[in-house]
Amino acid sequence: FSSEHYKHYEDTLVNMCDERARMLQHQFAVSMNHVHALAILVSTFHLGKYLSAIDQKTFAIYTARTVFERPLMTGVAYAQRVLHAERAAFESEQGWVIKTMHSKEPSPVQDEYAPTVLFQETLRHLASLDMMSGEEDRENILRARMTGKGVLTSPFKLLESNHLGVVLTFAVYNKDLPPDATSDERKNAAAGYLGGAFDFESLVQNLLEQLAKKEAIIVNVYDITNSTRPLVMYGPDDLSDVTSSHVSSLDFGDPYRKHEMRCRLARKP
Ligand code: WA2
Repeated sequence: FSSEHYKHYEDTLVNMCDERARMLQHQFAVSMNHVHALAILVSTFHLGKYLSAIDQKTFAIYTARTVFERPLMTGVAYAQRVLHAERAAFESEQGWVIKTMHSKEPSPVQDEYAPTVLFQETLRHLASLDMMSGEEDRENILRARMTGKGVLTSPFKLLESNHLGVVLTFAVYNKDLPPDATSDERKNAAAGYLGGAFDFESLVQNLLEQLAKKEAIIVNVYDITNSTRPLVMYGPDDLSDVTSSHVSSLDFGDPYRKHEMRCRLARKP
């Protein structure tokens, strides 16, 4: 092939990949901002008022009416922080017991729990489950309340859907914290956790497929936090044939995690 032909092939790949990466990153940022705003909504109208203005019905209606704000997410939910000393009173007030994520059986004794108390209808299966009983969710909760920032998990199979995705978590505090609050102050002030899941296997897939020329390009998204062990978040699970691929950078807004997009053309020039 002529070098001109090859140059054209390279340019096409670079443009297509960069466009997809920009689009995905933008929709991710939009969704993340809205979950942040929801965390503030819960803090203001659920915790900030002596009589909460948000019950399950209000939360379900509001989150359903604002789904367009979170195009890549399967749903959002709020898990309340419950210390073991508060458990019995909490359970009798709710009329149900705290259960674990995988067995759905009553939770064994823990120092503290994070049962889901408010949920978008699409995440009804999380109701009353202790979100600290899942390894990925638990790590997210601890890091979210320590940093006060939105945090992401590594890719894993989401509950119920079994789709590959990542969970986003924001801590909700029971008082205003200064930006320089210590991680101990943050831990003590944590009242709950607002979060949800990005479904890469179906929602991100839809987004990327909507773009034209879908047959021509193969897209992968990786979690490259551990650079020696990239984790596939999206796309075919083979790292072979990376010779002709283009890498576009991706920033999903959690500095603790690193991501990238890799694209190659299905049909070689
Ligand atoms: N949301 C949706 N699907 C999941 C999931 C999750 N976590 N975990 C496993 N599958 C309520 O951090 C608080 C959402 C977790 C928030």
